[in-house]
Amino acid sequence: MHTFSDNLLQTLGAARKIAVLTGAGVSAESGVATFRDPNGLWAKFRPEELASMDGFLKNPNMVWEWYEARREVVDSVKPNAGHTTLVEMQQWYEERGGRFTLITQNVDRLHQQAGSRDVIELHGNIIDNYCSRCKKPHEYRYTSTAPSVKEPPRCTYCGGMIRPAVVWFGEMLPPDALEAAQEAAETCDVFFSIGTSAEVYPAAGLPIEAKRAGALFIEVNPNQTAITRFADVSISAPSGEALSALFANMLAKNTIS
Ligand code: BJW
Ligand code: ZN
Repeated sequence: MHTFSDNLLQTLGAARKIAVLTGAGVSAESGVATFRDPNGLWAKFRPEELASMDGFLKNPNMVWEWYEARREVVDSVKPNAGHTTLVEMQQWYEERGGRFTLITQNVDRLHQQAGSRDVIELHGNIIDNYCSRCKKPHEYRYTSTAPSVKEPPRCTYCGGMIRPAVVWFGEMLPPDALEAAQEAAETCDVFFSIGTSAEVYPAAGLPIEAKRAGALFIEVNPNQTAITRFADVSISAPSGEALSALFANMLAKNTIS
C-alpha cells in the first residue's frame, strides 16, 4: 500500500490543468512488452534496425513481421487499471471545468480503447498503414482471423511498400500533436510522466519544459529513469497500482474535507 502526502493530495485536488505523458510501461500490466526493459522488444535487436526507415528498407519482411507480431499482442489484450484511472481522472477534472491533456508515446491505442478522449499520439499508432513512397493511406489492417501477412503489402497507386503508421527514429513527430503537447506542458499546473524511460526526444523534453514553466512534476515508474532526478514527486510502483491508489486517496481527501 502506498502512502501519499496530504500536501500532494491537496495539490492534486486544487489543480486546474493537468498534463500526462505516458510510455510503454503503462501498457506493461496489460501484457504488452516495453522497449528497453530487460525482456523488452529491443532485447534482441538494435532499435535502429527495427524502428527506422533504413532498417525497414534493409529488412522489410523482418520489420513487417515484427509489427504483425506486435499487432497480434495488442489485438488480444485489454486496458489495465492505469488506463482506466486516467479516464476517470480526465472526467473528474473536466467536470470541474479543469483541463486534462493525455499525451502518449504509445502506439497501441489502449488509452482510446479505455475511453480517454482527445489523446495526443506523439508516435502514431500501430493499427493504420500508409505507403512508404507516396504516403497515401492503405486499407490493410491486421485481423486475428485472417492468415498473417509475411511481407509488406504493396501500394495500389505506386507499388511502394506499405508501412505501419508509427513514427520511426529520424522522422518528424506529427507537428500538430507535438505543438499541442508542448502547449499543454507549458501551461499545466501538474505534469505526470508515467511508464516512460524518457530516453526518446522530443517527448522526453516535455516534463522538463513543464517543470521549467512552474508545474509540479510527478513521475510514476517502478524504476529510475533519465529524468527521475528532476521529479518533485517520484512514485516508485507499477502505474496501474500506483494511479488507482493515488486517485482513490485524492478523491477521499477532496470529498470529505
Ligand atoms: C513501468 C512498468 C509498469 C515497466 N508501470 N512503468 C535530442 C537529443 C538526442 C537525440 C535526439 C534529440 N532529438 C531527436 C533525437 C533523435 C531521436 C532520439 O530521441 N534518440 C534518442 C534515442 C537519443 N528522436 C527521433 O528521431 C524522433 N524524431 C525527431 O526528433 O524528429 C526530428 C529529427 C529528425 C531527424 C534528425 C533529428 C531530429 C522520433 C522518435 C520516434 C520514436 N519511435 C519509437 C518507435 C515507434 C514505433 C514502434 O512502436 O515500433 O517510439 S522508439 C520507442 O521509444 C517508441 C516509444 O514510444 C519510445 C519511448 O519508449 P518508452 O515508452 O519510454 O518505453 P521504454 O521501454 O523505453 O520504457 C518503459 C518504461 O516503463 C521503463 O522506464 C520501465 O521502468 C517502465 N515500466 N513496467 C510503469 N508496470
Ligand atoms: Zn504509394
